Amino acid sequence: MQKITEVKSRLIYDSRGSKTIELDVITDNKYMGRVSVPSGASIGRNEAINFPNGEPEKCLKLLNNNINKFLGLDPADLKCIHNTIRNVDKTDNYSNIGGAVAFAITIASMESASRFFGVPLFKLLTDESKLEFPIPLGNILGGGLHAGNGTPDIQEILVCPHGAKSIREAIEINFKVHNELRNILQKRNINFTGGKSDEGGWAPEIGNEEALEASCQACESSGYKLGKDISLGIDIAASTQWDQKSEKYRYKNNKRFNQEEQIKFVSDLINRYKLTYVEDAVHQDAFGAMSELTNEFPNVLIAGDDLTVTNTMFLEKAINLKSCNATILKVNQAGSLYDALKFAKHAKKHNIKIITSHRSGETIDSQIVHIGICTGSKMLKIGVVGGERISKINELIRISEYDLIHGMTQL
Ligand code: 2PG
Ligand code: MG
Repeated sequence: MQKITEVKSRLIYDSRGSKTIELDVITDNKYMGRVSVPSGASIGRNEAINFPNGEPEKCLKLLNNNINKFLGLDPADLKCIHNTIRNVDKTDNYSNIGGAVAFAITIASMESASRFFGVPLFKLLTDESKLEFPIPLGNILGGGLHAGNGTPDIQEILVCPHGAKSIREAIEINFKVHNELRNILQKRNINFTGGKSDEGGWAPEIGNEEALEASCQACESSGYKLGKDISLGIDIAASTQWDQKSEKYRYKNNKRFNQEEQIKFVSDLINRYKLTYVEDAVHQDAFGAMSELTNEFPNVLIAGDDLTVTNTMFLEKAINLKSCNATILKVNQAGSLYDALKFAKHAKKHNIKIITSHRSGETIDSQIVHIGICTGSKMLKIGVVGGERISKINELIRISEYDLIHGMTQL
């Protein structure tokens, strides 16, 4: 058995220039797993607390005060690492030590173990031999909390290259449509500067429907047929528009929608733009409204993100109420990798499709690609361009060299 001999951590910065942590787990003095932690802008109320009180320094202090508890442990024993962090924290949502520490120490331990065994991380995390590639979803246009004033309320418009025959083709389709969309936006508005959202999608001053129309146009003028080769998806991140006091969704054009009007708004978008993927169509507590959409659109992936927060308890509620047929998986919403893998198992058992996702504030780490593959995710939300996004896309290319993977998954 190998042993953890050292755990080192430090403050570094993410793609928004915000402080985050990086943690090294070193085993038998030579095998190192290094992980840094992403963070969200549109954060679900029930997510694990990444940094309690927004203070990463305190998380590191608490970790360092408890470091001896991790020394001597087997890094490949994920459950043991998880239990050890749980014993230090003792809250449900990691509000003492921070979900970021749980995230980093569990993934870094497994990464160091994968180096020791000489196998890629995804292989160490699953016994499944028939693995498929998730479809990489490309964020081509951003709004909401990921972009500035005047951009759409819809947080993300995503390309889903479901007709691609290989991972490389899928990635290249995403690049092509992303590029073409810039040309289209520039033609529509000569003042468009090429500004981007946090995740690298274009951030034009434009309304929701105009943004979707431009995106459809970009798909078609790139030579693809909507619905056949590719399709569009959206993340509305509707909790960011929901105003609890008035019980209305507030839009930038001064429109106000009640729950029923919001469902109609989303249904119209699905029909008009042939969407195959819709994430957080309604706010995070609206399990009933989500069921209406799931029932109405059985062939569209109706996904929970802030609704399910990578938490088995909320997923169970969504399953019982038939609120979604798909769910986002973000390890740092759950806290530890062990929590997230348990969530994925539960989703799979109930035929809820998994979309493993990055955060809007990212680092150049790429372990989520391995996590997306080992969990049998249908799709991977990892962006299109930008260093912290391309690092994940390039890892996907590297993994495509393994013959264990059998083609692309089908929607
Ligand atoms: C989302 C994510 C990632 P954030 O809402 O799905 O795209 O955004 O990390 O800001 O929560
Ligand atoms: Mg989301």
